[in-house]
Amino acid sequence: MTKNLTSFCQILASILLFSTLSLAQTPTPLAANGRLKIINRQLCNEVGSPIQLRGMSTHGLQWFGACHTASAAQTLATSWGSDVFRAAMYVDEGGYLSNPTGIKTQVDNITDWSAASGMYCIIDWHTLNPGDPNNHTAEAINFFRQEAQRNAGKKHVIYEICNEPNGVSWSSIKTYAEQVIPVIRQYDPEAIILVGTPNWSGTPADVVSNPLTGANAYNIMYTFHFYAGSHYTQSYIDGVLGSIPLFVSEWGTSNYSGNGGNDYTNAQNWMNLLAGANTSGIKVSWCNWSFCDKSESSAALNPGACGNAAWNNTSTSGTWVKNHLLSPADSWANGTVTNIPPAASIVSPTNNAVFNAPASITINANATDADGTINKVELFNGTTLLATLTSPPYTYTWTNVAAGTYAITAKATDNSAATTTSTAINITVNAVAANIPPSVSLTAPANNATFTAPANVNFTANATDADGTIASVKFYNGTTLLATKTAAPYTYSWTNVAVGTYTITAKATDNSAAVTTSTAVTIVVQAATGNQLPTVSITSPANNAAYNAPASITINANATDADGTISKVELYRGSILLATLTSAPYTYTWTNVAAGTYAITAKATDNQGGVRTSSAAQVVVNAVSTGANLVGVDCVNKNAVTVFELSAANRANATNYSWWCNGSTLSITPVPTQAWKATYSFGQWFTGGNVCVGVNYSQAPWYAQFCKNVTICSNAKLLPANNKLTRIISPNPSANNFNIVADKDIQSAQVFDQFGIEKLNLGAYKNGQSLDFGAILPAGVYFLRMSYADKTNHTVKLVKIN
Ligand code: IDC
Repeated sequence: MTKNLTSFCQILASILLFSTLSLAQTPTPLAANGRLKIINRQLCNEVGSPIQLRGMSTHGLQWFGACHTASAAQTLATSWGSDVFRAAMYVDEGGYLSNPTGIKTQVDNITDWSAASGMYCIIDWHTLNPGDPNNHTAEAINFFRQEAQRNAGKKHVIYEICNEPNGVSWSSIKTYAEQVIPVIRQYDPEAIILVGTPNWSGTPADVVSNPLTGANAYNIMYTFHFYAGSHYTQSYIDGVLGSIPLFVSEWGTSNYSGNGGNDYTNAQNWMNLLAGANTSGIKVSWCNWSFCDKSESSAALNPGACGNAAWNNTSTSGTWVKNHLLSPADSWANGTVTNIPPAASIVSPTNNAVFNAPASITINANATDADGTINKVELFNGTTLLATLTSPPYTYTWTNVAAGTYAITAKATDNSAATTTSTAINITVNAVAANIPPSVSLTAPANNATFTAPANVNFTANATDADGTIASVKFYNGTTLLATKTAAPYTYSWTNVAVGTYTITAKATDNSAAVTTSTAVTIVVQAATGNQLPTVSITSPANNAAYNAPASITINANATDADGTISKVELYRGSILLATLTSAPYTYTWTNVAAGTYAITAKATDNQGGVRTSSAAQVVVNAVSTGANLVGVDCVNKNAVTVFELSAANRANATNYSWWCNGSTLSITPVPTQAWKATYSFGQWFTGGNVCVGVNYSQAPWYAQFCKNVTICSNAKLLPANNKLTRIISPNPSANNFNIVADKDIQSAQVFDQFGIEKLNLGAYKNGQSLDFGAILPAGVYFLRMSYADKTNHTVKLVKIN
């Protein structure tokens, strides 16, 4: 409705003014649109509305001065519907360089007549022959400096810095442009600047991958020129319009020579595309070549017209172009052009914020425009540009900032090119010395303090940081984290601590993540004195119980404590721990037991660390005859204890058995009441041999010997892996067993005493396997040496305590 009303008003105003001004556009293109700017590749007027300027280009000023007069400009504006007038100032070919003062005067006149007629004006540095604009960079800079100074602040002047570069690459043209544009910006900063493209402004796509950039690269358009009798590249240009802003500062109805056959059908196709019928929907402004009366088919006037100021004596081409300027008429928004400047502020950092060098400072700016859009936000450190942001969020991280004080501002530019600079935010970046690590000590408990189990041990740590703060204090038992404290006081109460010797440390971490570990403190938790020891017994198996291999032996223990509770019951076969049970019933089934005799004991620990070991239950696991004469294992580990027996078939009429071995043994003991069996204890020196029995019979054969060869097994037999153990050896120190979990394949493991004498040979283990050992070692210091399959070694110190 508003739009219709506006249109109606425009029509009404046009009708009213028609009587006095005769076809004058009301208001003039210049008054209606004001300052021009580029928004998203589209030429727009001062309020940001897309517009298309259409008009005429002069021919060469040096040749057709008679056609380029005040009355010609007035007629173009009023009766041709022209919005823009282009002054084609040839550089060479007898143009500006031949007569700088005279030609410049012509340009300045056209500039002023255009303004007086309400038209925009293009000052065209008409590079043509030769085609490299770099030939005359110094002259161009000098010329455009004068023009920008002269026209500064006028809204109607457009600078075209090189008409048609040819025989030169875009990168060379860009080099030229980067020298000329700053000079124009210095005096007339908001003006639209047109930059020619390679091949007679025929290949603007060359620009797409390498457009002008930097602080001056705004309100820039690239030129495209076509001649309808030669150029049919609409689809090419349709593509380019999707990437860069284009201005057709010159086109002709003729072929590219300016003469020859006119192609009005193709010209109409071009007009449609430029009016907005393209994929991007962009309106492309244009100037037609040329407003002169030369006898060539591109000329808009018939020969002789200029001398008579007959500005409507149009040629075929001129008639066609004039009709297209008038119909359809320009249709831009009417009204007064007033712009509300944008608002800009810095959201973060806050004023007087402090950072440490090298700082990384994230700057967040806010920019809004009440009557339009924000074109860009520039962030400054003082007068130095830090970043140009063209879309929100207006965020930039300024990195590696050195020590100093800085004033940060955000400068917002709206779609009408109005700018607002925010209030400055002052920040300080401090120089930072290298971080000093924290210091930490355990002030309690005292080193070598003793406690009674179950103990409560109170830790106090003192932690300070000379150049910062303490982030955390962690308390450790060995490598086990007990507690983490993030604020003073750094205290911790470790409760219910069992009998043992512990190594305690505190680790402090400062605000720069530096870590310091305190001197270690050793504490000893002892069993309570006056504590009544627990009672413990094996209720099954019965002493001397017999099983067949492989046996499954269910062990039941009974444990009580008169003045407290039972904290654990450990079941042993000899010195080897079978199971640790922490609650009743103290039952464990020992499975897959090989032939041998075993002494089973239960060791109970009460809540005050008091320990008692039960009397042993002896069990015999018999090898089962499989038809061999002498039944038993084929191989043993060092220190193995195992039973051999004579098969039943060889025992008939036997009266006496005598057992021996030709290899090293510690002892050979006939099983009580079953003399056809014997328990062999091989010890650590056994390397293989024959186990033999000699039998006396009460009849023939009277005497016979039976032997069996026994070797050393290639792999030690292991206990099942103990998942509770994460370290390779534990506990250490130990009053009983040590446990080893192989950290990779171990070929052999031996325990030596401090004199280098081998005490135990533990055999071989696979990675992850677990073995308990060492219960039989007296108190002292030992070394466990592991020879790995990968040919490396590892020696661990063991401490056996009472
Ligand atoms: C032509 C003129 C012709 C003149 C010739 C050389 O129409 O009278 O003799 O220049 O100066 C362009 C140029 C423009 C050319 C025009 C037609 O920008 O100067 O004008 N043209 O050839 N580019 C493509 C075509």
